[in-house]
Order: sequence, then C-alpha cells, then structure tokens
Amino acid sequence: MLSHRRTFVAGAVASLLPLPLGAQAARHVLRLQTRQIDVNGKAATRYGIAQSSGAYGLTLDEGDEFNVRLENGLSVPSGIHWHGLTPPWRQDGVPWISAPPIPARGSADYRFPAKPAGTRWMHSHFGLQEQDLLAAPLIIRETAAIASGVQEVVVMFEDFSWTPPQEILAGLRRPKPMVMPMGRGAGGGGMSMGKPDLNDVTFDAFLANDRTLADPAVFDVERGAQVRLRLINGSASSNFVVDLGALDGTLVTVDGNPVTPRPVRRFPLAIAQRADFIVRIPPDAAAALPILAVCEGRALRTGFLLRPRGAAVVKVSETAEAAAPALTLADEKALRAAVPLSSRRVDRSVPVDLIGDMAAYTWGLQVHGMGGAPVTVDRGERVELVMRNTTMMSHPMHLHGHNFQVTEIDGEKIAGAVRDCVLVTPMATVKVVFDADNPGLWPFHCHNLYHMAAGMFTTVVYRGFS
Ligand SMILES: [Cu+2]
Repeated sequence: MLSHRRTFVAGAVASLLPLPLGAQAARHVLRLQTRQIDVNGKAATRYGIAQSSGAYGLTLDEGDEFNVRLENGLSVPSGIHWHGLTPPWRQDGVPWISAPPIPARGSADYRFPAKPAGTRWMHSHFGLQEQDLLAAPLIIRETAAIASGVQEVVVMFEDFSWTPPQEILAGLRRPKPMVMPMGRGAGGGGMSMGKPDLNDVTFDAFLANDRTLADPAVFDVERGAQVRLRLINGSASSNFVVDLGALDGTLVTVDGNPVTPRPVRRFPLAIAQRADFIVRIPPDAAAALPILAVCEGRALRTGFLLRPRGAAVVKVSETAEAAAPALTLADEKALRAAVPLSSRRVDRSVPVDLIGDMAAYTWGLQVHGMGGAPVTVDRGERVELVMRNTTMMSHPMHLHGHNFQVTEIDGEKIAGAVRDCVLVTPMATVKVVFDADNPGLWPFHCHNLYHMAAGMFTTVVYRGFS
C-alpha cells in the first residue's frame, strides 16, 4: 500500500519509494526549506515543506499513524500546525502555545493517530511565514476513497505578493485617512466605512500548486472517468470562488468532512477551507478542462487543467471577464453534514464578538464581552460558540483540535456542515457546536493572517487540563 501512494503536487506525479519494514517504517521526514518558484516569468525565493522524496506535503491512509520528524532547515525559528487534525494539544504545532518554536536547524517529532481522515493541510503558525508559502497539503485518504480507485488530484491555492509580508502588515497598520482610493500594492486596498471590504491586500498573483495560469499544473485524466478534486485554500488573506467550468461537480466534503452530496459548478472556498469534488470527465472533450479559483472582489484568478488523453492544452487568461462577487453564506446554509455530531443539548453557550477598527487596522475577539478572554470549557461538554461579526469584513474562524458543526446562520437553524473553519460574513451571526473531548489549550482565531497578526486570536482552554 505504501509503495503505491502517489501525490499530485506541483504538476508532478511522484511515487514514494517503498519503505523498509520495522519500527521506523512509518516515520516520515518533513523538511522546511527555501526554494525558488517561477511567478509569471520571474524567480521568487519562498519557503516550502518537502518530504525526502522532494514531494510537497504528505499523504497518509486512514488508520495510519501520523509519525513525522519535522526538520527546520530554515535560518529562522518555525512551527507547523497540522490543520484539521485532532492531535494531543502539545503536538498541535503552534509556537508558544503547543510547544516552543523549533529553532533554526532544529527538529521536532510528532506521533499520534492520523485522524480524522480527509483533506487537511499543514502550514506555519509562526509570524507571517504562511504568506511566504510555508504550507502544504496533508491528505489522510479515506478508506472508501482508496477502495473506489478514483484518481485524486490535490491542489492548493495560495496568494502571492512581491512585497514581503512584514511590509504588507506595516502598510495595513499605517494610519490612513478615512477614505482612500483603491490602489495597487501592499496595503493598497481602500477601506471605507459602511460597506463590506473584501481585500485588505492587493496580491500580485494567485497560485495553484505554486503556478499561475501562465504555466499551470496539468493533470492527465481518463476520458469518461471520475476524478476526485481535493482543493485547499492555503491563502494567507484571499477568499476564492471555485469554478468547475464546463464540468458538473458533486461536492462530497468540506474541510475534509463528508456532506450530503450536492451538485455544484461554483463554490465558495474561504481562507483555510477545503472542498472535495467528484467530477466526471466528458468522453468527447476536445480540449483540456480548466478548474479555476477567482479571488472575491477581483477578476484575477488561478487554476489548473485536467487533460483527457489526446486533448489539446488550452491557454486560460489570468484575468476573468468580471470580478468574482463577495462570498456569501448561501451555500453554507444549504450544506448538511453526512456524519453530524450526536444529538444532545448544549451545555455551554459562549458569545464571541468579532470586532475591528478598520481605520486603525486592529482586530479582536470578545468572549463574554471581554477582549482577551479565553473560551473556558469543561471536558465532556457540548459547547456552542455564537460568533457575531460586528465588522464589515468577513472572517474565516478556525478552531484547533476539534471539528465543529454549523448549527445556525443568521437565525436559521440548520444541521450544517462539520468543519474546522467557517466564514462569518460582515454583520452575520454564525453558531457552531463542538464536543469538548480533546483537553488542552487550543488556538481559536481568524485565519486571515493579517487579522490574526492584528489581534483576532484567542484560545479555548479546558479547566484543569494538563
Ligand atoms: Cu478576520
């Protein structure tokens, strides 16, 4: 089984070498390193997370152990979070909270059951390193997906700027007049009062497996066959609308967790969210089929191609005909968990207000009305988080160590999706519930990297945990 694993990252199909039997057999080495990528003809030096085979990211099978030595080959400290997995809290990979940062040239070991299965990902939780592409897919292939024999295509979308992230953040936090014209460049996104603000940062490019549409990843597929797309929004600060183009797709999971299958052609993918789609390749396709991700509020997009045998590769423009609309919660409301949480009453309901001062670029969370307070829970409780967005920006809210179920959106009760990251749109109220079954100290934050850096971060803490 191990010898037949394949990853579909960066346009390459890499077969892993068979691993020797024995105690070390299941240990994977992941190395943080710098690398060069090509962005529209210009070389960029960024970070990456590679296996010894050179493949980016990690693919395991359901039931495997997550047995990883993480080597920091960078000249700076780091820490990698296993986004969507539910490890013991000390192995969650968040510097200063789960464990000390991994020093330059240092390493750390992780060993816990690789669960839950599904499309997860990994990314730096240290400073602004995520914007420098220190992120990769982390796929725990479901037993049913393996048994199905359906080809899988793993693609991670990212946002890219030629401006260093520290400069982007400094630009955002620089005092500015109340109304600013929209402009290009770091921090050039205008902020105005009263209407939703879509993008803080005007990115120079969007990437799919490190590539732009000028030179996209191309995956060979079989005519008439099904393909499972595992799509990851690994952006620091960009929400996308995924467009399956001519293909009819069936949404089967969000954030790696199964939903009642739903036919879709377009689907919102907020920062840090994932979605799996099953598509069927038309038997008669003459040209390769583009799968696109358009940034909300912009016409700039990225994507990749599925190429049926013998089909021509087509050129797809990086610019869509029109800007993508702002993400809404319409699709979220329609999602239903295929494996919902058990039915029980809520033991503890916690109000969490999402607050911000757009002009000053400060963001925050108020728990029970108190800025800086944690969400305190007891083990065994069913906990409800009532997230009320008081700002005119959307916030992809992520809880570590747990998956929650969306139960109410703007007063409408639903048996919604099980997720680890839900978008709370401007002025919306979203309720989620989770079972407090993983004692520890867990980050709970907005996954927009710049919002988090500007204060939109708290923790869920179990009383008496150790
Ligand atoms: Cu936010």
